[in-house]
Amino acid sequence: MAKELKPPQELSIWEDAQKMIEKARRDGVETVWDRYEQQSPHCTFCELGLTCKNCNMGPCRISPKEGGKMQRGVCGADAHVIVARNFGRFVAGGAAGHSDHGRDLIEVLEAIVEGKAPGYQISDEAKLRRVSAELGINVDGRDVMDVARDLMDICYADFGSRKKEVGFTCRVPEKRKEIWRKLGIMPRGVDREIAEMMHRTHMGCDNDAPNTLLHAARTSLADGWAGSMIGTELSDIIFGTPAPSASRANLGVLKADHVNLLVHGHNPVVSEMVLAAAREPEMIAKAKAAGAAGINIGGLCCTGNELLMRQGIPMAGNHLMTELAIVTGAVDAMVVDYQCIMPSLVQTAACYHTKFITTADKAKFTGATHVSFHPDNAVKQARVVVEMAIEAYERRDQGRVEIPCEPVDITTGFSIEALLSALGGTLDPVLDAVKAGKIRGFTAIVGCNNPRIKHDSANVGLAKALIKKDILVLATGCVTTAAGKAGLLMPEGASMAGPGLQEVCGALGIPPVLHMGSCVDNSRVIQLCAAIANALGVDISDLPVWGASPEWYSEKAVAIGLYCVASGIPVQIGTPPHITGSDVVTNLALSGLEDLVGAAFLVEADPEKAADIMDERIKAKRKALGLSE
Ligand code: XCC
Ligand code: SF4
Repeated sequence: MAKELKPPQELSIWEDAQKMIEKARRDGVETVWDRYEQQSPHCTFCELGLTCKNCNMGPCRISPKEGGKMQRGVCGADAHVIVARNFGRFVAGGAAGHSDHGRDLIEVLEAIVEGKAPGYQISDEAKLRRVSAELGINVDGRDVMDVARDLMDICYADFGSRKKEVGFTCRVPEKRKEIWRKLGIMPRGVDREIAEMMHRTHMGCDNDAPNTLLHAARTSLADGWAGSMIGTELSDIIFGTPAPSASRANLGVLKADHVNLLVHGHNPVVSEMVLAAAREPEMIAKAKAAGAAGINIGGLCCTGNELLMRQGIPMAGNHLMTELAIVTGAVDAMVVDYQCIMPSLVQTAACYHTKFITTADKAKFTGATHVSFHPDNAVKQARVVVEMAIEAYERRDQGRVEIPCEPVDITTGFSIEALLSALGGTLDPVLDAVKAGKIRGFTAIVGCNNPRIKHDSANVGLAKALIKKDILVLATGCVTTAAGKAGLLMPEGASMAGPGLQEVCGALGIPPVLHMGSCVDNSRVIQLCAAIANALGVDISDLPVWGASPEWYSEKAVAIGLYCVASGIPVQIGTPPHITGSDVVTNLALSGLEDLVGAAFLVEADPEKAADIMDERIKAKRKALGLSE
């Protein structure tokens, strides 16, 4: 029997989402919430992490009851080994996603150097030279392409096996590196750590849960301090380093009289080219000839964040808004690259006139139109994509269009470089505010949505609870759109903050929540923490800082959480990963890591309670630094 449908007000805090869930039901379109209901209750063994399919003597499952019949898999692995192996592979999956994205940028840089990437260029030569010099490359008086070639070589080498320590660990405080060396978790090479994790979790290898978890930490550090950081830095070099700018967010950014083309996925390599094509006079003329007022490019998820940060395009929505965007009936084309793109979008698009276009040969969707993008053909292919959107516009049924609300204003573009320049070139004004207790600490709220949690309730709830306590919030990934829709990405949003943060925001003209970019851009967060720690002459774990991912869902989010913790930044999460079937693994995550790396995970779904616990630690860290609580 079909379960009763929940009222949309229980599924999302947003009006645009609620209205589109209602429209989806009227239009007979299935959404992520419907499928979540169909899948509930989830398998208990799997929820607890107690199933193993790593070999063909299995699959095996361990009874969660102590003394229960099945305490070991066929090979003899117990609950702890199985949970740790599953978790290790989960982290490896996330690290692979971010890092393969980073590698794609090295390939674009390589194509630029070889003159095989028309349309791409070195947009920020100063940053190219700065980053290259940091990595030990001689930059003085050398041609930009020679420097770029050396940088490319160093980045490729960071993926391999020959290094002892990946390049960007030059940014890490010495005390932290000593901890990593002592524990044997200094990241050597991205691919190496990921491959070693796959090896260790093969039957008959690493059968000591804590040992497996330490390698999970090493794998995540290779993501944070190499794969993701390379992704961020090369994106800035190629497409420009973000600077503060204004934009807008929610489904109201769609325009009834324009060709609406949404970019979805993660890598700016495709979406930047699509945006450039849509801005060509020839394309705009074609759109007008088709009866549209123009071409409107909007963003979803992280490729949206990339273009928002650098080009100021509006954000249509985050993870749980991707199907609902199509349900408006106003989206003519959705162009995707990879990651977080629900396979259901092919079916959602088929219910309307929307053209669903894939671009990455490693991320094809059955039923989609595939337009294969490579550095050498991207300009041409981007025009093909925009033309497809214009054609689809001509087929649009305006009678089925419903744009549910007006957009809200946001500000974006807070790269570390932009922050420094807003502060007059040094971190001192922020450090002074921290010392004076006006900013009591920092929290980076990152990551996703998950239908387990009322859409954006925890993302927004935690941000509001923290700024009230004078804790400055940094946002990346899908939290960005949530914060934006709540008015937290505008300087006026400071009225929701405590008196100290309000004063600082007023003086600097900044919002209480700063948008720092996409998920790979959490590398900006750890880099900033390292810079602050270095400036104060302490370790990262001494700082009054937190990471948080209240509504996380993806393997990548866990990789981020773990590299933050391993870097000394404690992390709040709203729901636990599938590890609770092992007390050894769970205790290590929640407290044991504190002794090893000076930070651990906090699982607390209630934003107010989480903020209180986080605040206690911030007080303790401030006290230890000799500051007022
Ligand atoms: Fe994906 Fe990056 Fe999560 Fe959003 S926040 S749902 S990982 S798009 Ni990264
Ligand atoms: Fe079962 Fe062991 Fe094979 Fe896993 S590795 S499926 S626990 S026999």
